[in-house]
Amino acid sequence: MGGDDLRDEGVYEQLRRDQYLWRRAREMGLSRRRFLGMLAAGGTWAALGGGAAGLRRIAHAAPAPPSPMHVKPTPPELFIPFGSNMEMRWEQMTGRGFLVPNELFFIRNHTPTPRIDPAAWRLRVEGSGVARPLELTYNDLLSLPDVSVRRYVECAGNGRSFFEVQYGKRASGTQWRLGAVGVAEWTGVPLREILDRAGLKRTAVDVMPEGLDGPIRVLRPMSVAKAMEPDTLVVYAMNGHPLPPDHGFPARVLVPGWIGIASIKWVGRIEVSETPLYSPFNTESYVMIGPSYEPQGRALGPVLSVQNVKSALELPWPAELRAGRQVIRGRSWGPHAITRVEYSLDRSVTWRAARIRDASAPRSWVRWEFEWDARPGDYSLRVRATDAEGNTQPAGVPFNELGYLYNAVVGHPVTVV
Ligand SMILES: Nc1nc2c(c(=O)[nH]1)N[C@H]1C(S)=C(S)[C@@H](COP(=O)(O)O)O[C@H]1N2
Ligand SMILES: [Mo]
Repeated sequence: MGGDDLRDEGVYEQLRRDQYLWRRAREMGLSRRRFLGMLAAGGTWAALGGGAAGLRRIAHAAPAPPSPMHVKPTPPELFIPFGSNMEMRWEQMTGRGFLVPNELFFIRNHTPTPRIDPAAWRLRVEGSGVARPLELTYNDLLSLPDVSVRRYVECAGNGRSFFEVQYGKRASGTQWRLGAVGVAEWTGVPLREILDRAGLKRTAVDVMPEGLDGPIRVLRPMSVAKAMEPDTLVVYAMNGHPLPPDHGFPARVLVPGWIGIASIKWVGRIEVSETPLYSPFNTESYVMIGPSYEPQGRALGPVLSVQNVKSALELPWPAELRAGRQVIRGRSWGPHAITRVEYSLDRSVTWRAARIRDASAPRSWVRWEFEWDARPGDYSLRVRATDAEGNTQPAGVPFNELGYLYNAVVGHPVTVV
């Protein structure tokens, strides 16, 4: 590969990716020859069994106009556009595998996607909470011990539009339905490996990753306890591919079970502190503001961290179905394992159990299904999930101005013809 021009970003990324896949292949005991043969045959991650189960190429009806906000195509068949944010269309998950393909994963950007040169990128770990501040290059990061986990990322505002449905009053922010969530297989280095190398002090309390997306500085602290959990990672691959630019290339933080803003993309710096840290993202936004909430210290309201239980149907909104026997599918997710999923065809009068199709795991989702002999008419299909801690989706949730954590049962409009 000596003739490749590494200043060309495409060549560089491809090379990095091949090296990365080769490393995985070697770990699985494949010979280099066999590995190169697989690459030549067009097989990459799927052939290595690396978690691409169920991925298939998405056929685009028409080439999408390039968005100045994003790098990947965001055609209207796949996404509901909200400026710099893109909501996944849930009907696109019908019959798919466990993971959301990178092409279909929702995007939540406070700024247009920045393009970062991995050769110039550095991750600095510094602050009063570490004894040996350090700086990692992209290669350093890739050579540290890695793990792969299947976890969801979900925006704190997912479901926000239903505040208006419930209260007739709009919460401010992107009017998502339920598509600001996705499960991927994330590969990266446990943050605790990095903090240990930086000489984490016993007196450290907060860890704050910061993004490289100017002009807005996007940064938000988490507790040292959360930072040290084995699945809190600095991630460089998503579903077996280098992290796409829109999802944080070259590296992002993954904070499973917490609201999406904790999972800082394009991370360039991690501050570790012996005193509590604050940013606009844990004082002014991503806090609960409203009649049922009081300010807390410097924050305008209770500070959000852990997500809650939610469900969505893999159907268009609204959906039109043919009368007759059919299988209705969807998914439920939350910070704890989902143990029960029920559905109601009669506006919450009677509930029946849906069939859960996956082994439940915390900070992930399960697919489920039920059979329906649908008669013509208008319906509001409802689903509610319960987790291992006994949390169930409620009938309604108190209003908050910024529209976070709406997890009440939602009526999905369906017309059967
Ligand atoms: N640097 C940076 N990190 C960020 C954001 C951002 O705008 N800048 N958005 C956050 C929010 S609000 C969410 S919900 C998730 C979305 O991740 P995704 O775009 O990969 O789906 O990224 C988080 N990390
Ligand atoms: Mo978010």
